[in-house]
Amino acid sequence: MKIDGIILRELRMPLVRPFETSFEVTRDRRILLAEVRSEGLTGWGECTAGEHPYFSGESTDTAWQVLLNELGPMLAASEPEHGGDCPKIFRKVRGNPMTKATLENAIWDLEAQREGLPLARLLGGVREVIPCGVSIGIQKSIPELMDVVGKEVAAGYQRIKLKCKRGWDVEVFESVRTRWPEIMLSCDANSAYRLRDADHLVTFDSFDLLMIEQPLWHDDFFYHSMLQKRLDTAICLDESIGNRRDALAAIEMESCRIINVKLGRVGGFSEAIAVHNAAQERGVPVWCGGMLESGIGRSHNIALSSLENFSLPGDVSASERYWKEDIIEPEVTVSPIGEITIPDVPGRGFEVRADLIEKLTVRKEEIRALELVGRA
Ligand code: OSB
Ligand code: MG
Repeated sequence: MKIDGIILRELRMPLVRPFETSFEVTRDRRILLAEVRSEGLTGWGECTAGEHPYFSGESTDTAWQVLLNELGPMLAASEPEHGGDCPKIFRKVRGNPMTKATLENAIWDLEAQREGLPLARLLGGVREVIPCGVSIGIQKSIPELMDVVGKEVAAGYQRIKLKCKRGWDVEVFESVRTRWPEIMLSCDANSAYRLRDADHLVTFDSFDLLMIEQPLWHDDFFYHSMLQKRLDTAICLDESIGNRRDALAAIEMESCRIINVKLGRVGGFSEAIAVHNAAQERGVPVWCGGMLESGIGRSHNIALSSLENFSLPGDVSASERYWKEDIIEPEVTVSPIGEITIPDVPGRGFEVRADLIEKLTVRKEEIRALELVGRA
Protein backbone atom coordinates (compact mmCIF):
# COMPACT_ATOMS: atom_id res chain seq x y z
CA MET A 1 0.00 0.00 0.00
CA LYS A 2 1.14 3.50 -0.84
CA ILE A 3 1.37 5.81 2.17
CA ASP A 4 -0.41 9.07 1.34
CA GLY A 5 0.22 10.85 4.61
CA ILE A 6 1.01 10.50 8.28
CA ILE A 7 -0.49 12.82 10.88
CA LEU A 8 0.85 12.93 14.40
CA ARG A 9 -1.28 14.29 17.20
CA GLU A 10 -0.86 14.81 20.88
CA LEU A 11 -4.08 14.80 22.88
CA ARG A 12 -4.48 15.98 26.45
CA MET A 13 -6.85 13.63 28.27
CA PRO A 14 -7.48 13.94 32.03
CA LEU A 15 -8.07 10.60 33.77
CA VAL A 16 -11.32 10.36 35.74
CA ARG A 17 -9.16 9.55 38.79
CA PRO A 18 -5.40 9.63 39.38
CA PHE A 19 -3.50 6.38 38.88
CA GLU A 20 -0.67 5.71 41.34
CA THR A 21 2.03 3.07 40.90
CA SER A 22 5.23 2.41 42.85
CA PHE A 23 6.99 4.88 40.52
CA GLU A 24 4.58 7.75 39.72
CA VAL A 25 1.13 9.32 39.92
CA THR A 26 -0.61 10.03 36.59
CA ARG A 27 -3.46 12.55 36.45
CA ASP A 28 -3.46 13.73 32.84
CA ARG A 29 -2.47 11.58 29.93
CA ARG A 30 -0.56 12.98 26.98
CA ILE A 31 -1.84 10.62 24.28
CA LEU A 32 0.16 10.42 21.06
CA LEU A 33 -1.77 9.18 18.04
CA ALA A 34 -0.63 8.46 14.51
CA GLU A 35 -3.10 8.58 11.68
CA VAL A 36 -1.79 6.83 8.57
CA ARG A 37 -3.61 7.44 5.30
CA SER A 38 -3.43 5.04 2.41
CA GLU A 39 -5.60 4.60 -0.66
CA GLY A 40 -8.70 6.21 0.85
CA LEU A 41 -8.43 4.43 4.23
CA THR A 42 -7.10 5.64 7.56
CA GLY A 43 -5.31 3.46 10.09
CA TRP A 44 -4.82 4.63 13.65
CA GLY A 45 -2.07 3.84 16.10
CA GLU A 46 -1.54 4.91 19.71
CA CYS A 47 1.81 5.31 21.39
CA THR A 48 1.79 3.74 24.86
CA ALA A 49 4.83 5.65 26.14
CA GLY A 50 4.24 7.51 29.39
CA GLU A 51 4.55 11.22 30.02
CA HIS A 52 7.96 10.57 31.61
CA PRO A 53 10.56 7.91 30.79
CA TYR A 54 9.89 6.07 34.08
CA PHE A 55 8.19 2.83 33.02
CA SER A 56 10.61 2.48 30.11
CA GLY A 57 13.11 4.77 28.44
CA GLU A 58 10.47 6.19 26.09
CA SER A 59 8.16 9.14 26.70
CA THR A 60 5.59 11.13 24.73
CA ASP A 61 8.31 13.58 23.72
CA THR A 62 10.96 11.05 22.68
CA ALA A 63 8.33 9.21 20.65
CA TRP A 64 7.22 12.40 18.89
CA GLN A 65 10.79 13.18 17.89
CA VAL A 66 11.56 9.66 16.65
CA LEU A 67 8.26 9.38 14.74
CA LEU A 68 8.72 12.76 13.08
CA ASN A 69 12.38 12.48 12.16
CA GLU A 70 13.07 8.77 11.79
CA LEU A 71 10.22 6.25 11.64
CA GLY A 72 7.68 8.43 9.83
CA PRO A 73 10.07 9.10 6.93
CA MET A 74 11.00 5.41 6.75
CA LEU A 75 7.38 4.31 6.61
CA ALA A 76 6.40 6.94 4.06
CA ALA A 77 9.25 5.91 1.78
CA SER A 78 8.16 2.26 1.88
CA GLU A 79 5.16 0.43 0.54
CA PRO A 80 4.22 -2.05 3.25
CA GLU A 81 1.70 -4.68 2.22
CA HIS A 82 1.22 -5.93 5.78
CA GLY A 83 1.60 -4.66 9.31
CA GLY A 84 4.12 -7.47 9.65
CA ASP A 85 6.43 -5.71 7.17
CA CYS A 86 7.07 -2.87 9.63
CA PRO A 87 9.78 -4.40 11.85
CA LYS A 88 11.98 -4.74 8.75
CA ILE A 89 11.24 -1.18 7.64
CA PHE A 90 12.23 0.16 11.09
CA ARG A 91 15.18 -2.21 11.57
CA LYS A 92 17.85 0.52 11.50
CA VAL A 93 16.36 2.23 14.54
CA ARG A 94 17.35 0.56 17.79
CA GLY A 95 15.02 0.37 20.74
CA ASN A 96 11.99 2.67 20.82
CA PRO A 97 9.48 -0.22 20.75
CA MET A 98 6.45 1.83 21.83
CA THR A 99 7.26 4.39 19.16
CA LYS A 100 7.61 1.72 16.47
CA ALA A 101 4.37 0.06 17.61
CA THR A 102 2.49 3.32 17.03
CA LEU A 103 3.05 3.06 13.28
CA GLU A 104 3.10 -0.71 12.95
CA ASN A 105 -0.26 -1.02 14.66
CA ALA A 106 -1.72 1.69 12.42
CA ILE A 107 -0.69 -0.40 9.40
CA TRP A 108 -2.36 -3.53 10.83
CA ASP A 109 -5.43 -1.37 11.52
CA LEU A 110 -5.37 -0.26 7.87
CA GLU A 111 -4.78 -3.78 6.59
CA ALA A 112 -7.80 -5.13 8.49
CA GLN A 113 -9.97 -2.47 6.84
CA ARG A 114 -8.51 -3.16 3.40
CA GLU A 115 -9.10 -6.92 3.79
CA GLY A 116 -12.59 -6.40 5.21
CA LEU A 117 -11.60 -8.52 8.22
CA PRO A 118 -12.01 -7.90 11.94
CA LEU A 119 -8.56 -6.92 13.23
CA ALA A 120 -8.79 -9.76 15.77
CA ARG A 121 -9.14 -12.31 12.94
CA LEU A 122 -6.33 -10.76 10.89
CA LEU A 123 -4.08 -11.27 13.94
CA GLY A 124 -5.15 -14.93 14.20
CA GLY A 125 -7.47 -14.45 17.15
CA VAL A 126 -9.96 -17.20 17.97
CA ARG A 127 -11.89 -15.86 20.97
CA GLU A 128 -15.32 -14.27 20.68
CA VAL A 129 -15.15 -12.74 24.15
CA ILE A 130 -12.19 -11.95 26.37
CA PRO A 131 -11.92 -12.16 30.17
CA CYS A 132 -11.24 -8.81 31.85
CA GLY A 133 -9.47 -7.71 34.98
CA VAL A 134 -8.61 -4.35 36.50
CA SER A 135 -5.40 -2.80 37.74
CA ILE A 136 -6.06 -0.78 40.89
CA GLY A 137 -3.62 1.98 41.80
CA ILE A 138 -2.18 2.69 45.22
CA GLN A 139 -4.82 4.53 47.31
CA LYS A 140 -4.61 7.01 50.19
CA SER A 141 -5.86 4.47 52.73
CA ILE A 142 -7.00 0.87 53.03
CA PRO A 143 -10.70 1.83 53.53
CA GLU A 144 -10.56 3.80 50.27
CA LEU A 145 -8.99 0.82 48.52
CA MET A 146 -11.71 -1.48 49.89
CA ASP A 147 -14.35 0.79 48.34
CA VAL A 148 -12.62 0.69 44.94
CA VAL A 149 -12.15 -3.10 45.03
CA GLY A 150 -15.78 -3.55 46.09
CA LYS A 151 -16.98 -1.52 43.11
CA GLU A 152 -14.86 -3.45 40.61
CA VAL A 153 -15.83 -6.84 42.03
CA ALA A 154 -19.51 -5.79 41.84
CA ALA A 155 -18.97 -4.68 38.22
CA GLY A 156 -17.99 -8.29 37.44
CA TYR A 157 -14.27 -7.99 36.74
CA GLN A 158 -12.71 -11.45 36.88
CA ARG A 159 -9.35 -10.51 38.37
CA ILE A 160 -8.28 -7.72 40.68
CA LYS A 161 -4.66 -6.57 40.47
CA LEU A 162 -3.34 -4.37 43.25
CA LYS A 163 -0.44 -2.04 42.63
CA CYS A 164 2.00 -2.46 45.51
CA LYS A 165 5.27 -1.18 46.97
CA ARG A 166 7.04 -1.35 50.33
CA GLY A 167 4.55 -0.15 52.94
CA TRP A 168 1.58 -0.88 50.64
CA ASP A 169 1.62 -4.66 50.39
CA VAL A 170 0.97 -7.38 53.00
CA GLU A 171 -1.40 -5.29 55.10
CA VAL A 172 -3.32 -4.40 51.96
CA PHE A 173 -3.44 -8.02 50.70
CA GLU A 174 -4.55 -9.18 54.15
CA SER A 175 -7.51 -6.75 54.16
CA VAL A 176 -8.62 -7.53 50.62
CA ARG A 177 -8.21 -11.30 51.00
CA THR A 178 -10.12 -11.40 54.28
CA ARG A 179 -13.06 -9.54 52.76
CA TRP A 180 -12.98 -11.40 49.41
CA PRO A 181 -11.53 -14.89 50.03
CA GLU A 182 -12.55 -16.24 46.62
CA ILE A 183 -11.57 -13.58 44.06
CA MET A 184 -8.71 -13.95 41.59
CA LEU A 185 -6.16 -11.54 43.09
CA SER A 186 -2.71 -10.46 41.96
CA CYS A 187 -0.22 -7.68 42.62
CA ASP A 188 2.15 -5.56 40.55
CA ALA A 189 5.27 -4.02 42.10
CA ASN A 190 6.70 -2.32 39.00
CA SER A 191 10.21 -3.16 40.25
CA ALA A 192 9.71 -1.79 43.78
CA TYR A 193 11.71 -4.55 45.52
CA ARG A 194 15.26 -5.91 45.61
CA LEU A 195 16.60 -9.39 46.19
CA ARG A 196 17.31 -8.48 49.82
CA ASP A 197 13.48 -8.22 50.20
CA ALA A 198 13.12 -11.93 49.33
CA ASP A 199 12.14 -12.96 52.89
CA HIS A 200 9.43 -10.32 52.81
CA LEU A 201 8.23 -11.35 49.33
CA VAL A 202 7.94 -14.98 50.50
CA THR A 203 5.24 -13.83 52.95
CA PHE A 204 3.07 -12.87 49.91
CA ASP A 205 2.58 -16.64 49.43
CA SER A 206 -0.05 -16.71 52.18
CA PHE A 207 -2.54 -14.59 50.18
CA ASP A 208 -3.20 -17.06 47.37
CA LEU A 209 -2.19 -14.56 44.67
CA LEU A 210 -2.44 -15.62 41.04
CA MET A 211 0.90 -13.89 40.47
CA ILE A 212 3.37 -11.24 41.60
CA GLU A 213 4.14 -8.97 38.66
CA GLN A 214 7.65 -7.59 38.12
CA PRO A 215 8.87 -7.54 41.74
CA LEU A 216 12.54 -6.84 40.92
CA TRP A 217 14.58 -4.79 38.42
CA HIS A 218 12.89 -3.72 35.19
CA ASP A 219 15.50 -5.37 32.95
CA ASP A 220 16.21 -8.53 34.91
CA PHE A 221 15.75 -12.27 34.36
CA PHE A 222 18.47 -13.75 36.53
CA TYR A 223 17.48 -12.43 39.96
CA HIS A 224 13.82 -13.10 39.20
CA SER A 225 14.76 -16.73 38.56
CA MET A 226 16.48 -16.86 41.96
CA LEU A 227 13.42 -15.33 43.59
CA GLN A 228 10.99 -17.63 41.76
CA LYS A 229 12.77 -20.65 43.28
CA ARG A 230 11.86 -19.32 46.73
CA LEU A 231 8.21 -18.45 45.96
CA ASP A 232 5.17 -20.69 45.61
CA THR A 233 3.37 -17.81 43.91
CA ALA A 234 4.02 -17.41 40.19
CA ILE A 235 6.10 -14.47 39.08
CA CYS A 236 4.75 -12.63 36.03
CA LEU A 237 7.17 -10.51 34.03
CA ASP A 238 6.06 -7.25 32.42
CA GLU A 239 8.91 -4.69 32.06
CA SER A 240 11.58 -7.37 31.44
CA ILE A 241 9.93 -8.84 28.34
CA GLY A 242 10.76 -6.71 25.29
CA ASN A 243 10.53 -9.37 22.60
CA ARG A 244 10.30 -13.07 21.81
CA ARG A 245 13.93 -13.77 22.74
CA ASP A 246 13.34 -12.26 26.15
CA ALA A 247 10.29 -14.46 26.60
CA LEU A 248 12.32 -17.54 25.65
CA ALA A 249 15.13 -16.58 28.04
CA ALA A 250 12.72 -15.91 30.90
CA ILE A 251 10.91 -19.22 30.36
CA GLU A 252 14.15 -21.17 29.99
CA MET A 253 15.60 -19.60 33.16
CA GLU A 254 12.32 -20.06 35.03
CA SER A 255 12.27 -16.35 35.84
CA CYS A 256 8.47 -16.37 35.58
CA ARG A 257 5.51 -18.70 35.02
CA ILE A 258 3.22 -16.11 33.43
CA ILE A 259 3.91 -13.33 30.90
CA ASN A 260 2.22 -9.94 30.55
CA VAL A 261 2.19 -9.00 26.85
CA LYS A 262 1.99 -5.28 26.20
CA LEU A 263 1.57 -4.29 22.61
CA GLY A 264 3.73 -1.16 22.86
CA ARG A 265 6.39 -2.60 25.14
CA VAL A 266 7.21 -5.38 22.63
CA GLY A 267 7.13 -3.08 19.58
CA GLY A 268 3.77 -3.85 17.99
CA PHE A 269 1.48 -6.64 16.85
CA SER A 270 4.14 -8.75 15.06
CA GLU A 271 6.31 -9.16 18.13
CA ALA A 272 3.29 -9.47 20.44
CA ILE A 273 2.10 -12.44 18.38
CA ALA A 274 5.63 -13.89 18.44
CA VAL A 275 5.79 -13.61 22.25
CA HIS A 276 2.31 -15.14 22.52
CA ASN A 277 3.29 -18.07 20.28
CA ALA A 278 6.61 -18.73 22.03
CA ALA A 279 4.85 -18.79 25.41
CA GLN A 280 2.02 -20.97 24.11
CA GLU A 281 4.43 -23.56 22.69
CA ARG A 282 6.03 -23.82 26.14
CA GLY A 283 2.79 -23.99 28.12
CA VAL A 284 3.13 -20.50 29.63
CA PRO A 285 -0.11 -18.50 29.78
CA VAL A 286 -0.13 -14.82 28.84
CA TRP A 287 -2.45 -11.88 29.38
CA CYS A 288 -2.70 -8.45 27.83
CA GLY A 289 -1.36 -5.54 29.88
CA GLY A 290 -2.57 -1.97 29.69
CA MET A 291 -0.94 1.45 29.70
CA LEU A 292 -3.93 3.69 30.47
CA GLU A 293 -4.74 3.79 26.76
CA SER A 294 -7.37 5.82 24.99
CA GLY A 295 -9.96 3.95 22.94
CA ILE A 296 -7.62 3.46 20.01
CA GLY A 297 -4.94 1.57 21.93
CA ARG A 298 -7.69 -0.15 23.89
CA SER A 299 -9.35 -1.44 20.71
CA HIS A 300 -5.99 -2.86 19.61
CA ASN A 301 -5.50 -4.53 23.01
CA ILE A 302 -8.94 -6.12 22.65
CA ALA A 303 -8.06 -7.54 19.23
CA LEU A 304 -4.75 -8.91 20.51
CA SER A 305 -6.46 -10.52 23.51
CA SER A 306 -8.50 -12.70 21.15
CA LEU A 307 -5.47 -14.94 20.53
CA GLU A 308 -5.80 -18.36 22.08
CA ASN A 309 -3.09 -18.23 24.75
CA PHE A 310 -4.44 -14.98 26.26
CA SER A 311 -6.13 -17.28 28.72
CA LEU A 312 -5.85 -15.11 31.86
CA PRO A 313 -7.89 -11.92 32.37
CA GLY A 314 -6.03 -8.86 31.04
CA ASP A 315 -5.77 -5.27 32.23
CA VAL A 316 -8.19 -4.36 29.44
CA SER A 317 -11.24 -2.74 30.98
CA ALA A 318 -14.10 -0.34 30.24
CA SER A 319 -13.52 3.16 28.82
CA GLU A 320 -15.47 4.73 31.68
CA ARG A 321 -12.82 3.63 34.20
CA TYR A 322 -10.41 6.07 32.56
CA TRP A 323 -12.28 8.76 30.62
CA LYS A 324 -15.30 10.98 30.94
CA GLU A 325 -15.61 10.58 27.20
CA ASP A 326 -13.53 8.16 25.15
CA ILE A 327 -12.42 9.00 21.60
CA ILE A 328 -14.06 5.93 20.08
CA GLU A 329 -17.66 5.03 19.31
CA PRO A 330 -19.01 2.86 20.85
CA GLU A 331 -16.96 3.10 24.05
CA VAL A 332 -15.50 -0.12 25.44
CA THR A 333 -17.95 -1.77 27.82
CA VAL A 334 -17.61 -4.85 29.98
CA SER A 335 -20.44 -7.30 30.64
CA PRO A 336 -21.69 -8.12 34.18
CA ILE A 337 -19.56 -11.29 34.05
CA GLY A 338 -16.41 -9.32 33.21
CA GLU A 339 -16.14 -9.96 29.49
CA ILE A 340 -15.59 -7.78 26.43
CA THR A 341 -17.08 -8.99 23.16
CA ILE A 342 -14.69 -9.00 20.22
CA PRO A 343 -16.23 -6.84 17.47
CA ASP A 344 -17.23 -8.89 14.44
CA VAL A 345 -16.90 -6.13 11.84
CA PRO A 346 -14.04 -5.15 9.53
CA GLY A 347 -11.16 -3.22 11.11
CA ARG A 348 -10.70 -2.33 14.78
CA GLY A 349 -14.49 -2.38 15.32
CA PHE A 350 -14.68 1.00 17.05
CA GLU A 351 -15.08 4.21 15.03
CA VAL A 352 -12.90 7.16 15.91
CA ARG A 353 -14.66 10.33 17.05
CA ALA A 354 -12.89 12.80 14.77
CA ASP A 355 -14.52 15.93 16.27
CA LEU A 356 -13.59 14.96 19.82
CA ILE A 357 -10.06 14.06 18.76
CA GLU A 358 -9.69 17.46 17.11
CA LYS A 359 -11.00 19.17 20.25
CA LEU A 360 -8.53 17.34 22.51
CA THR A 361 -5.53 17.88 20.22
CA VAL A 362 -2.82 20.15 21.64
CA ARG A 363 -0.14 19.46 19.02
CA LYS A 364 -0.46 18.25 15.47
CA GLU A 365 1.93 17.79 12.60
CA GLU A 366 0.82 16.73 9.16
CA ILE A 367 3.42 15.57 6.74
CA ARG A 368 2.96 14.40 3.20
CA ALA A 369 4.78 11.41 1.84
CA LEU A 370 6.98 13.43 -0.49
CA GLU A 371 8.24 15.75 2.20
CA LEU A 372 8.83 12.72 4.38
CA VAL A 373 10.88 11.04 1.71
CA GLY A 374 12.95 14.24 1.40
CA ARG A 375 13.81 14.02 5.06
CA ALA A 376 14.74 10.34 5.02
O1 OSB B 1 2.72 -2.11 35.04
O2 OSB B 1 0.89 -2.69 34.17
C1 OSB B 1 1.65 -1.80 34.52
C2 OSB B 1 -0.03 1.56 33.87
C3 OSB B 1 1.06 2.35 33.58
C4 OSB B 1 2.30 1.79 33.63
C5 OSB B 1 2.48 0.45 33.98
C6 OSB B 1 1.39 -0.34 34.26
C7 OSB B 1 0.11 0.24 34.24
C8 OSB B 1 -1.09 -0.48 34.60
C9 OSB B 1 -2.36 0.07 34.04
O3 OSB B 1 -1.14 -1.40 35.40
C10 OSB B 1 -3.26 -0.93 33.46
C11 OSB B 1 -4.42 -0.24 32.79
O4 OSB B 1 -4.25 0.28 31.65
O5 OSB B 1 -5.48 -0.20 33.40
MG1 MG C 1 2.92 -4.21 35.18
